[in-house]
Amino acid sequence: MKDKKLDNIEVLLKRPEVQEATNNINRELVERREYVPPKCKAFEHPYTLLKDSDRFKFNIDKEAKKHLSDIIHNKVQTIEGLYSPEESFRDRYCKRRNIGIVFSGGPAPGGHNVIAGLYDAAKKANPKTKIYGFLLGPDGIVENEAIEITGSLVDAYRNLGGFTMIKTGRTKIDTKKKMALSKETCKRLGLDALVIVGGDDSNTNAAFLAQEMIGDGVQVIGVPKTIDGDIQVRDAQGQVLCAMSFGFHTAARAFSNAISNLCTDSSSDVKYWHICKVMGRVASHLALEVALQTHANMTLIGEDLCNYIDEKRIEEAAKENDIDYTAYGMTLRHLSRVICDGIVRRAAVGKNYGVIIIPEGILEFINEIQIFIIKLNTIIAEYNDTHDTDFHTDFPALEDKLEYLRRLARVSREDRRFSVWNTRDDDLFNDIPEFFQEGLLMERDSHGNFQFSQVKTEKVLMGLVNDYLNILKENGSYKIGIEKSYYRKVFEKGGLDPDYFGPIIFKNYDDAEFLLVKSSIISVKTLKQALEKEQVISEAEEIPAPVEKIFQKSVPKFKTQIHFYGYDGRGNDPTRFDCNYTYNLGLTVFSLVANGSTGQMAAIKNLEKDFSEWEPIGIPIAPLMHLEERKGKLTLVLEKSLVEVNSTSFRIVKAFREKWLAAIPGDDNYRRPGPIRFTGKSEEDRPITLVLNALG
Ligand code: FBP
Repeated sequence: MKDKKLDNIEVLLKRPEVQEATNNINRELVERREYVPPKCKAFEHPYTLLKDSDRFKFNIDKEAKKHLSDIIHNKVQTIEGLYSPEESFRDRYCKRRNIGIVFSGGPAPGGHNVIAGLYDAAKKANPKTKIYGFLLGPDGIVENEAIEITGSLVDAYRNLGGFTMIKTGRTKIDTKKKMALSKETCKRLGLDALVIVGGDDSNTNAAFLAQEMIGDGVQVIGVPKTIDGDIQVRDAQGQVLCAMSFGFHTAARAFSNAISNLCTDSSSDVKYWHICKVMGRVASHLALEVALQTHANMTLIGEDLCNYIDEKRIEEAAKENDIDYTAYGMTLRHLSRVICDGIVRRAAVGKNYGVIIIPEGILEFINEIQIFIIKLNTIIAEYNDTHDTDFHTDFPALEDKLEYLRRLARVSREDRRFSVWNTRDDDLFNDIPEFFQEGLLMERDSHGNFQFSQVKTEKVLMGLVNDYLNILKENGSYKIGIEKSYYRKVFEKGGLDPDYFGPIIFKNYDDAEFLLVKSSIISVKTLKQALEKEQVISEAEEIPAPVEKIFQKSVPKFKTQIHFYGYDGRGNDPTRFDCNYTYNLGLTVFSLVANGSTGQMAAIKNLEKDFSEWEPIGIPIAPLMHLEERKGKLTLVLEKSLVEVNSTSFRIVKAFREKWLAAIPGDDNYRRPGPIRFTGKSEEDRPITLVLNALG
């Protein structure tokens, strides 16, 4: 017998209203797919031409010159539109090609539009050209796992976030074997060009592949992707070539919307401090943009901390004819004190709530932690090299790893030449909480990077903040300020004279809008003692109810909610800025390929200006390389761009610090950026950081 309930649900599911309400395809999706990004001027022409520019110079690293000799002298290439080229040019430009494209590293909103731009331009030049998408990142190249990208596939993902179409991965093509397999794949597919959409490490990989495959006639082009915003290119004179990698704007806007909602929530129920860690493996660009978008109460900027100098400690040491080297650079403990200072000052004006932004990579800028990271990187890399195995497989549990470190410390006692891990390091390391030890010892990624996203940075920092706040509470300096008018109302209602009690209970009764209970009154017991001392009550009497009520309101509870903004923003659908940027990057890629470039990164100059001024260009990757420590060795990589403390955007955020902390009576100064708006006119057209930096 057929189940009646089942019958009902089947009927229900067939109803058009239910089908429409539960369809994957909603109106926003349709609008996004239909949106056609505008093209830079050069791309309004049927053909484009490259011109080498001598306006831009680079300081070339000796090692880069040695290892990337065929592409090291590449120049910046500008792109111009062309209507009717010579036949030979047209034949070359429009020849039938096979082009492979791969996403490498973390997803960044806009990647699909790079494919769309490339696809549209390539098919327009020659409908027989084939675009292959390598699956799951560089592994797809090594293992020849590719699909042919069709028009319907491109259409399904236009203006949509993620890298869902062909997925991504973090493999690095860094061994002879992987390189040989990659070359073999390119040969089998008959590739004319390979496009690598990735961050600093992936563009580094692109340069090495370009060098390696130049003899095979395979062009390699990079595309600057990463939400971290740390691919920003300038020449040696500081002329901006690429102001920002794609995906940054969307991730920052998505984080900002969520964090701004927390500002609203926290200033409504006034009981939580929201601790928001935001992505950015090393650089704090995302945190800086979120600060500008939301005006949250406190935003830590990693790059700012390493410049910190504790003048007081220096002066004190100078009095003793000494130099205090520890006064340079911020320690974790000192940073926790800075945070506490903000919390205590806000509490004093009745605001025991707020929002703090912590960049994911902040530990990179704390000396003591950075030293641990470098030492452990070296130890792990040396172990892997000497034993030809993997440190993490050989020592799976934390205790095994700690025992190995202890052994190293013992060796250092017996052999002074061995200094990478000594007894002092071991003692300091054993002092930190277990979860943090685990974090610092965690496996590095395939490029040798420390995986900050996996470390509970906020837990470490807020643990110290909590401890110090407890000390401040006990010594009576962390109190919630009581609004004077409220105090008067409670006392008058309770039949007590507020002006009589005021100077007995508060330390600033005469002149303040927010009253602070005296530091010596830290409990009901000490409150009673104070009242007895002033002979307000006798030992046998109870504390009057209004007095106790006001006291209880002055006792702070430090309650936090911890949030991590990263993967969510990375998967967001792109802003219009990122849609337009990435589509034009795709068009730029094709222009570079069609004009025979290799070892270049597609970029758009003047991103900080109005769209009408955007200029597509090719930037040579090899001259951007420098030596950096990776897996314990100096390695050639593309230089990451960090927040510059002299930049206009940072200086402005710094100037607004006090205002946004709002540790004075009155409202907070939160800004509401709202959600990303794809249609309509109210969405901003570029990141605030870019707007401000363009002024400087
Ligand atoms: P990319 O540099 O590859 O773009 O990735 C950046 C990032 O989003 C960082 O912000 C974050 O630290 C990291 O990826 C997280 O990596 P994973 O996806 O491996 O957890």
